[in-house]
Amino acid sequence: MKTIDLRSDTVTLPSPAMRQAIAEAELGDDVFGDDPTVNRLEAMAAKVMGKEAALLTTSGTQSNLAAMLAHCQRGDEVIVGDEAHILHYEAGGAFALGGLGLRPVRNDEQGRLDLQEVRRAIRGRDVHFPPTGLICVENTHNRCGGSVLSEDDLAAVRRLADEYGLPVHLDGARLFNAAAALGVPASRLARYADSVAFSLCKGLACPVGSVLCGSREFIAGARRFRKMLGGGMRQAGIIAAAGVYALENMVDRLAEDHDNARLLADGLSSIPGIVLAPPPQSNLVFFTAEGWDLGELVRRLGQRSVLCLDEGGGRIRMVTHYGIERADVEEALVRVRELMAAGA
Ligand code: TLP
Repeated sequence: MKTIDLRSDTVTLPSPAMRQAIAEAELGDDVFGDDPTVNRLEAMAAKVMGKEAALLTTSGTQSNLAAMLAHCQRGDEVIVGDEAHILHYEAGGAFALGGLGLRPVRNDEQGRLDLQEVRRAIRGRDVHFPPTGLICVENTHNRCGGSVLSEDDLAAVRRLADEYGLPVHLDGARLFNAAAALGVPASRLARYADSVAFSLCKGLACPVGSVLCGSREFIAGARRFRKMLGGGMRQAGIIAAAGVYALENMVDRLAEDHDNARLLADGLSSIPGIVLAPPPQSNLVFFTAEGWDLGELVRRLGQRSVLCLDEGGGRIRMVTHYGIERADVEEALVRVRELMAAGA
């Protein structure tokens, strides 16, 4: 039985053409600034995001942490959404390694920050207070259902940050998905943030990596923190070649993943007992199943070679991505329907 792996878009494998690009990559020692393929990727990424400079990192987690360290001083507070990936899934690096406090404010179901709460969370100048150093936003928003923040949503955060002279970092691990959903270039979304991190290893189907973009000065600072975090990668053109290929060839196909997510969501919602929570806006599909222990449902689907994740909080997540075709979605739906019909 074919395995249909819907756990994450991180499971994507490089295509034959991407492997070819990796095999043929020109290499050098990137810690000396000598890897031509890394330099090419960083220049392309900066251009695509409309920023001065860019930095290849090992992962989205490393990009976000290097960004927080470069924007802030030890002891500062970083405002994040209470559903932010930075808060939930990055192993507490901001506190543990950065000496930074994470100050959560409410995310609405659309993944937007509650701006009243942000305003209240920004600290005044007082010897008692940890200074506020940064505001972080996320687009698409993972735990808010892969929701897409609009330009207006991002502009509103920018205006508020400007009132207080604060920088904004955009965790855009799936920013190209947001751009595809809105039908705008990614730079239109990135321009409301001082720095933006986007993933290579998710929908763009590269084996490894993330790129952090921002001003020349900011990237110079982040480069030192990347080194400190163990991210100086020598002949990293092996990784960057996949990124160059992906920026040229993998961005335009993301709309297919969104179509497949809608197909999946429509099919799931027609199965008795399944309730979508909420309908997908990009490539992430969340749902619950009434009368089921969700961990058990995920395990039983795994026995039928449909892989997905129990997200906790009463939700299962399925993700569409490169390598999942329309026919795979249809087949997954058949297997889910059969299992649900057999009962808990
Ligand atoms: N998200 C992964 C898991 O960590 C949950 C996934 O499968 O969705 N920002 C956002 C919004 C992310 O969704 C992720 C990865 C990251 C950052 C971190 O990227 P990596 O995994 O490259 O460190």
